[in-house]
Amino acid sequence: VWIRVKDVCKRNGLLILSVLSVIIGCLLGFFLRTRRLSEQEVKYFQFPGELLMRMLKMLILPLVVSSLMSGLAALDAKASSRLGIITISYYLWTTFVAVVEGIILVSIIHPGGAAQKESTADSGRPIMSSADALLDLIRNMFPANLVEATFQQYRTKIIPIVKSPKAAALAETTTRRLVIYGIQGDNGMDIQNFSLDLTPPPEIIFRSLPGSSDGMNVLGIVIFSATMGIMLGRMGSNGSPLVNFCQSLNEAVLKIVAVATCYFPFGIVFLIAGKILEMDDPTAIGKKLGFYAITVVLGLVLHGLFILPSMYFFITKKNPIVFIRGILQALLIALATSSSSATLPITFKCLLENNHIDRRVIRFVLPVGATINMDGTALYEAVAAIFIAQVNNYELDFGQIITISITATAASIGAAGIPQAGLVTMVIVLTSVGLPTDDITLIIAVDWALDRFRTMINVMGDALATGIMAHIFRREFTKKPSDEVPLICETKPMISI
Ligand code: DAS
Repeated sequence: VWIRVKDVCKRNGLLILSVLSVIIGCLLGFFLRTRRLSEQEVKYFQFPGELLMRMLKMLILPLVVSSLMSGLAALDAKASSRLGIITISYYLWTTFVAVVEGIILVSIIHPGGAAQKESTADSGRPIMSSADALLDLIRNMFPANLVEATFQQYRTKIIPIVKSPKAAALAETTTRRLVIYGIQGDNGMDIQNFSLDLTPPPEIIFRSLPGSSDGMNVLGIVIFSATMGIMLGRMGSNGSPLVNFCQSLNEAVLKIVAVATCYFPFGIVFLIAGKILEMDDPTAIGKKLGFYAITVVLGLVLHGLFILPSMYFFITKKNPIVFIRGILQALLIALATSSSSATLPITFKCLLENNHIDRRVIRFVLPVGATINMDGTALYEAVAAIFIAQVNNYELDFGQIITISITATAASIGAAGIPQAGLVTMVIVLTSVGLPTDDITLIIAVDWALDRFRTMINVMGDALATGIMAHIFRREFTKKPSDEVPLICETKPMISI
């Protein structure tokens, strides 16, 4: 028995340690909440978790660009266009299914009934029209400056500041239509000061909210890298030096990931505990949001444990449980970081080493999925929008339900893979059907927890899609390990994959 236990620990050591670190992080977080630490002590305590996030963020740009450029350059034009069309169609299909699932569940459970407002006062003018909001998403697809856009993705994070007394007081006096979000730079700018200094009008605040612009910026980078990859593939030997460089960069990033994983269990403990320390009083969630949270979690569990694995099984005829077991480490990192972009390097490593997916498929399908495929976010935004309608006793007609399903799909594509990005792009869904955007503050108390679960579903959806595409394209890719397969270029390849 001892030898068996040793063998299991050796093969799954990091995974077991990560599970233990999530449990220890939760216990430690709730214990330290009773010790009433000062704000400065909380910041020091959160430092090791912040280091983990920074390690992962640092790897995103090199991984996305090198994967896409080297991955697509290795495919011939026919294979890459077929792979692209089928992959994107599959992503849109699963996202739409998630939205429909969410709409059905929230209509059956009707969580808004328990939180109905006494007076459904006039919701006031939305921050911007839905047409303007959707144009905003498209505008952000073309970042003026690649480097600036990419690093902007993590320069700020969105912090709801309504919970701070000064900002809450301000929210009462400010016209109701304004959703107040503090944008806290990494320099730790004091949130209260920002909330009191609302000199830019709401539209400018909304436009600068990184959750939507970052998502589209990264989509712009994915499109740029994918296009470059296809062009390089067609350049034959002239393109090989750059493809060589991307191949080596890709390998190097994965080696760095292997080193960084030694730090994960330690970082996860402080990341989880640090988040629990700063969250609102859990009892404040109470009955009003209890049914809402149950509806969201039920939808995510149904999608993640039934819909997605069933699609994987029907297409590949393989056991989805074995596949999901191979990506458990990535799902844990998604739970700990609530960022599918930050989890990308781990997802890449799990698919390559545990699920033995062809590297060329991973290099295309995964970065595109991490950017545009967010089933968990789409389901969540549809549920939250209809929940807010129910709270306002606002009857949605069939046309508005269709509008919500379309804008929730579009908003999930525009959401960045950063914490609570889905909360921001939800403004687009609410404005599209005339719902009060400042009612987003009703669901903020549970968003930090629900965000972790929807991020797990986002990561699972991307990983399963990679397995499905590897199965569909298994004939295009020879059975030999992709490392030995030479580049498919017009001229004699100078490099092998
Ligand atoms: N946290 C986002 C992600 O990383 C999901 C969301 O905010 O909805 O996928």
